[in-house]
Amino acid sequence: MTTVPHSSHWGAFDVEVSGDRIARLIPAASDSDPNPLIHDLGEAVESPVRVRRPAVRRSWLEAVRSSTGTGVTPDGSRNGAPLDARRREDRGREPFVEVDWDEALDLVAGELARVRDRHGNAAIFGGSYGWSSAGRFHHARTQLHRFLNAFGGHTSQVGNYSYGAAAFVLPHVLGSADFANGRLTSWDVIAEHTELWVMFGGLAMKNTRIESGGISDHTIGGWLRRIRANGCEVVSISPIRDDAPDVVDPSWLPVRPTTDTALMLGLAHTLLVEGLHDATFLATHCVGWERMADHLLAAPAKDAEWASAITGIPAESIRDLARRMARHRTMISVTWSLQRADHGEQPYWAAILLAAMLGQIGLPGGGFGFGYGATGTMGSWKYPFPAPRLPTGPNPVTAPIPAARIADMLLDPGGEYDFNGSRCRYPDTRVVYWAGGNPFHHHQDLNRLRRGWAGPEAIVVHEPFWTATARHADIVLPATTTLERNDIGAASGDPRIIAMHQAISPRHGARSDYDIFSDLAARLGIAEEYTQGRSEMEWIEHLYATTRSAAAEHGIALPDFARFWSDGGVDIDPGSTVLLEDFRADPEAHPLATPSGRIELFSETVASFGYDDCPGHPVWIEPAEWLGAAAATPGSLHLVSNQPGQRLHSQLDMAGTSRTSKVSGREPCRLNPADAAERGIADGQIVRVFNERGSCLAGVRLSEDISRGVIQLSAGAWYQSDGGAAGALEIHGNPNVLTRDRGTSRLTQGPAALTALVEVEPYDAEAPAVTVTDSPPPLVAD
Ligand SMILES: Nc1nc2c(c(=O)[nH]1)N[C@H]1C(S)=C(S)[C@@H](COP(=O)(O)OP(=O)(O)OC[C@H]3O[C@@H](n4cnc5c(=O)[nH]c(N)nc54)[C@H](O)[C@@H]3O)O[C@H]1N2
Ligand SMILES: Nc1nc2c(c(=O)[nH]1)N[C@H]1C(S)=C(S)[C@@H](COP(=O)(O)OP(=O)(O)OC[C@H]3O[C@@H](n4cnc5c(=O)[nH]c(N)nc54)[C@H](O)[C@@H]3O)O[C@H]1N2
Ligand SMILES: [Mo]
Repeated sequence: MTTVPHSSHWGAFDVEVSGDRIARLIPAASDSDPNPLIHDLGEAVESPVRVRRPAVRRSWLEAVRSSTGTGVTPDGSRNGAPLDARRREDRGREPFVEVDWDEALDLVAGELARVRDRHGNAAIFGGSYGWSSAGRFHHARTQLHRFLNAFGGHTSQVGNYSYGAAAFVLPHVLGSADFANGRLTSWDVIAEHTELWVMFGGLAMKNTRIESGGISDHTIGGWLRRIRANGCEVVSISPIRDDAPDVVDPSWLPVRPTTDTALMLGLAHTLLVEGLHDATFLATHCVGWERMADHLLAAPAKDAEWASAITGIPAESIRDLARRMARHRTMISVTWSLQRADHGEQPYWAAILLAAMLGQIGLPGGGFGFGYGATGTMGSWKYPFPAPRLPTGPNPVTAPIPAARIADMLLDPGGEYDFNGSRCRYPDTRVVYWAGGNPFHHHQDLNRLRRGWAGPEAIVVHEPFWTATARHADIVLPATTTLERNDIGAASGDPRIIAMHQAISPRHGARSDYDIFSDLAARLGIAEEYTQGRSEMEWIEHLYATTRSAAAEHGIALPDFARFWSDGGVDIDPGSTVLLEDFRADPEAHPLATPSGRIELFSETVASFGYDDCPGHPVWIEPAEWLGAAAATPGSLHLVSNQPGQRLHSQLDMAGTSRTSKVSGREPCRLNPADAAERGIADGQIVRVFNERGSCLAGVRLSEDISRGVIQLSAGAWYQSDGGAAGALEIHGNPNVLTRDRGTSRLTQGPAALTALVEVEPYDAEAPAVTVTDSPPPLVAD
């Protein structure tokens, strides 16, 4: 029996290994509140849905083999197969042929070379959005970017699905997107100073269980206990009661989904008309206050009654909350989920307005914060040097698409769109290359994505598992899981850099993404650029050395690599932050990176773009779908497809915790008992959830924690659909067959998964069995 340290998005742990098998995973000694999901990793590694050998979709392989002899020359001089023979619309419905590594790599190298030579590098889509695994060297998406950049570049993705709207509006308002990604007042300061915490979207504990890059200590539960012990009062504004943890004894204001902007404007109006706003702070630290005040007062006045009619929250509660916010040291937090909706910029901009009116920005425990608790280190102090990270090199193709516009790109080659003040054009995509992500989990309106997915000539996926994305590819290359290789794990808000020792040998025929790309690079003549002659361990040592010297520049001494590796990691002493303290103290000496150097309550830049869906200051604009819309038929429910507690996105859906959470074999959906009764739906029953975009089955859990008019169906159940046409039935409970695939606005083009109305009915027919998490697709021998 040997024991080695390792880490994952779910937490750090030690692995007991016996005879090349995982005997036990033990939470790291550093973790005060370990995540039980780590125990699913051992099961996942041995799962029957591991990709065992390189596999090629049958008709694609037949077409390529029958085109011009065998083999593909690395210089791409040979044309590809007759394209129609590849039956691109059959992706996801055909068996795969297992081939050996050499043939698979020849095919991939041949397609890349052919497409680059005929169509240019922009025709290769390598955005490959996705979480991959925690180790920073073997981070699959970063490896792919490094490889494709060395190959002359690729069309990439900017922004993300997490805070895609915030990432592009906050630079206009506050001067940096970092305000959405962990630039926050730290927990210790909140615990000591905050008297009232108004949480828009709550602070769901389920979301704090994970961290991209790994997490050595889950601290948020402990902080919340201290916050409560200090007498801080918590108000949670959310359609779901249990978004706010019981430990802080929250009061709950159920809000109609995606109407928070109206609530914020209603609170702002109350502050204004009751003279509770800080006119000095607004004059010295902000621009545009007068215009905002005019907007609040202009007909229709954005008063509490106006906000109440939109949000469903009583006007008296709105006025009372505004007064309490002005009386106390108040933290206004907004989850990322609020901006993952039509006009998702607005609740962020309006929250900044509200905080500016209270005048507590830059004071300990006051002001605003975006994304507290979205992941396990959000709100933790961040060390001042970059965490280890594999450099990708520059991408010579400089026209990325906004992350969530993938289906638009595939469906509309050459099409034009607006984005953040620019007029952009989609490339003509010939190859899609994905490593470390699952678009058939993460994208909205999957039936639409599937139509676009039939466009490219070749789709290559690296995966450890037969996810829906792998099943919809032409060439699938089996990747190792994190436990099968050495790595280095870190997130700059977590105080430990972790030595991730390989625990077991690669299962079946799997290889690391690095080894796969190294062999492809050799075939394509870019081995030196890609590998720089380093082995896995040499890279890990190199990344550590880079971090160590960056830390030294900040006076932080880290041990040498040998010591780091044998100790299993190194700890960094945490510090403390008050957000915008310097700016508050002296806005001239510490200006924001906005055009005015101040908080832009009105942005001339945004106004100059002339976008009707995002004018120059925060406004309430009716979303395309919401409960107050005329289009909402009486039976409609608002779909909240939030993050799943029992897994990370689609990862580990095939393992114990997620499997046991299923209801009648489907993803659980939660409904208010009164809404269920009106539809004749009982607890435990299978229902069909549907709208004009698609339909899926789900298993019902009734709960008073869900507001009337809302259905919660978390994202991440592995997609299993009987056809893929609009109207096709997805049988497992993947909400993304129902969500809407339109950008948040022309300014930010973020994903808007939370803008979706659905109907729900009992499903009385015999429900087909879910098989995607149990068995691979049909595989035929070569
Ligand atoms: N409706 C709805 N949809 C959403 C959201 C929502 O709130 N509602 N949230 C969105 C958000 S915020 C996000 S971030 C996305 C997440 O979407 P993704 O990040 O795409 O989801 P994951 O399931 O984490 O996909 C990671 C994939 O990488 C694979 N993988 C892991 N390790 C390795 C490796 O070493 N090599 C290779 N090659 N592959 C590996 C895993 O098996 C998994 O299939 O989903 C988005 N989608
Ligand atoms: N266990 C687990 N944790 C995760 C993830 C995971 O997959 N699993 N994913 C991680 C990732 S990539 C991300 S980006 C973060 C995402 O972090 P968030 O975006 O904050 O997470 P969500 O769970 O989508 O949303 C949080 C809550 O917001 C509420 N909400 C939804 N719409 C509205 C609204 O209109 N108004 C109000 N007031 N509330 C609303 C919902 O009730 C929901 O439960 O989570 C991370 N944490
Ligand atoms: Mo995310």
